[in-house]
Amino acid sequence: MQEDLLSLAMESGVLLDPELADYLAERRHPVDSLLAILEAVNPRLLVLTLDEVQALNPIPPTPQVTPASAPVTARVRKDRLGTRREDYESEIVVRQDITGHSTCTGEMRDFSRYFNHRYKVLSRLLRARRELVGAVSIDRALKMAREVRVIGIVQSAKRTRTGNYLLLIEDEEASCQVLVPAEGPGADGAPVPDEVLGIVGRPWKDDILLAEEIVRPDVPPSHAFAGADEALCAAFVSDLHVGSRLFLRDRWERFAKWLGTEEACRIKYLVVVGDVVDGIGVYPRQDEDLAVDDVYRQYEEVGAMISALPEELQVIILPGNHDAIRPAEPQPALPEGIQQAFPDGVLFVGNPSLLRLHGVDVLCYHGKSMDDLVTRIPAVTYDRPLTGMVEMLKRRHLAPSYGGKTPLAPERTDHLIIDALPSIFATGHVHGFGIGEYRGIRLLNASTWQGQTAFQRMHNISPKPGMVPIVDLKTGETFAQAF
Ligand code: D5M
Ligand code: FE
Ligand code: ZN
Repeated sequence: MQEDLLSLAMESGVLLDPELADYLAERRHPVDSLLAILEAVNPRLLVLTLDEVQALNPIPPTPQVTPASAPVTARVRKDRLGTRREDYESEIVVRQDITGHSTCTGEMRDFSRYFNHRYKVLSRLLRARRELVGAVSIDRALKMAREVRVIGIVQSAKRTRTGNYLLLIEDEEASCQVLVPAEGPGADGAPVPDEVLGIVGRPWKDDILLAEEIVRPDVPPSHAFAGADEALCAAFVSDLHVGSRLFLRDRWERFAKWLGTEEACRIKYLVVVGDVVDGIGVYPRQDEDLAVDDVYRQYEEVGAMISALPEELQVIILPGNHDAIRPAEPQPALPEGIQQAFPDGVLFVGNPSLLRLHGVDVLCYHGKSMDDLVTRIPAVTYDRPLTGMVEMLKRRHLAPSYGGKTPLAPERTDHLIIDALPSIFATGHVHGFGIGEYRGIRLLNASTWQGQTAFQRMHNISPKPGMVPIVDLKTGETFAQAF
């Protein structure tokens, strides 16, 4: 029940605090209660807590509404006008992709240039925020005696014993410490190293700012879904891990067969969001888990699987951390030698990539940085991957922290900044599943086709395999099919 409530709230662009989900689940009409609450609360709220709901006092009476149909059971209905994939050529513009543009040599000056670029772009986005009008340099701010606004990149972020955050932030000239109280707007998503944020606060002692508010670049509340003219759909899969003993071949075959049915005839694009194969030597003693221990043969198997799909289906493949390409992000597309294992017509792009599919902007990112977000932001968990995606959007960055589990290459420009906003944002990697929306952007996590590994069992990660999110590119309607 809690899961249903969480995804229902997510559909309305609100994250439910687990405590509130538990509370609602015990009510007589949990779904109706939630719908009533969603009607009653401030629509700009991102995270809804039990305290806020109790402050609504009394909880609004349950109106007679039909609960929203659970998205996971929805179907790709046939379009009234009979739109079919074979009647349309694919229309793809690769708007952003590192492939063929990598400049990085990994020298020290590469790093300073990289972070300068990150600071420049994100501070430009922050300057556009109403809360940061009149922002001054850190140097000037420390000399002022009134409320100040500054923009800085987080050098370090520590949680103090009292739950407050102590940051060291830096701009182009100076740095200072910032104390962010545990209560208040600053508590909305923990600050993480290397993110660029705005602080509204006042100087306190010589070199400390006391923050009243953290301002993130975020997504404007008005961001609208810009749809395609035709009622074509895009389906997303991820983490096939072909070559692993745990690859779920039967379920993939069911999916492949379904793609050829009338029900799926509007699906024009199939985007594979990384971890196409299990690879070799990706983690210690991986050989014990492999059914195919040659990486080229693993790709040949995937190539054969893709060949069996309907010919008019446009397949797009990006790599993940198990694929045969450099692990540092942004990752270029799979190399030529591997592309040969696939049928003609497959499009190979890098990770991340911003693609325009039939006029709709789709940001695809495998999602490796989720491993860092779960350790740094208490609200982000592996079983609710959309929470991590929302944190990326708030920070307008796919991998805010450098030097954790996500290797980043110091390219001339920071390709992981979310500058242009997409209409659809897709990730994989966590082997979970989720569909939802944040401020008009459709969010989806594309599941997996691998069963639970011993490593995941040890870390209490329960995969949700065989779930396929599908987005109607015309309307933005998002649903999922289970296989
Ligand atoms: O990652 C699949 C899932 O397993 C994903 O949820 C992360 C988790 N995982 C994998 N390796 C690690 C390490 N080393 N630390 C923490 N979590 C991990 P995949 O990329 O498919 O192996
Ligand atoms: Fe994976
Ligand atoms: Zn992965």
